[in-house]
Amino acid sequence: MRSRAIAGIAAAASVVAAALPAQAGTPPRKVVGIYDNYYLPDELKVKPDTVVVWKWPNDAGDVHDVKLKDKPKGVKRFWSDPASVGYKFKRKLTVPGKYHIVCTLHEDMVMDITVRKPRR
Ligand SMILES: [Cu+2]
Repeated sequence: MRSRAIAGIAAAASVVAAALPAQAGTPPRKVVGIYDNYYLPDELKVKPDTVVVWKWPNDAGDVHDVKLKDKPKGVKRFWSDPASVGYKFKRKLTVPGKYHIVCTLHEDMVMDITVRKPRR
């Protein structure tokens, strides 16, 4: 009896969750293209918790990588593998502030991402 009541509560809770806007389950997502030798776009402003996906081209190109060089305090650095084709690298950016991304193989290949402060 008791366990049935708990199951009922769980079912009701999942209905409520389903009715909420996408926010809960699907974080916003931005795609950055990787080209020879630039990121496109090379400047992004995103909401906190946006997943940024760097997408390499499907046809052969030069080798590039994605390295987080400057970052807000407390954020862990990240550095993708070097790749030339058909590769993806993604990171969820949570902490507001400025993220400076570089390709370690091409010193002019840089981009900036600003994560906005959360709205209240
Ligand atoms: Cu590069």
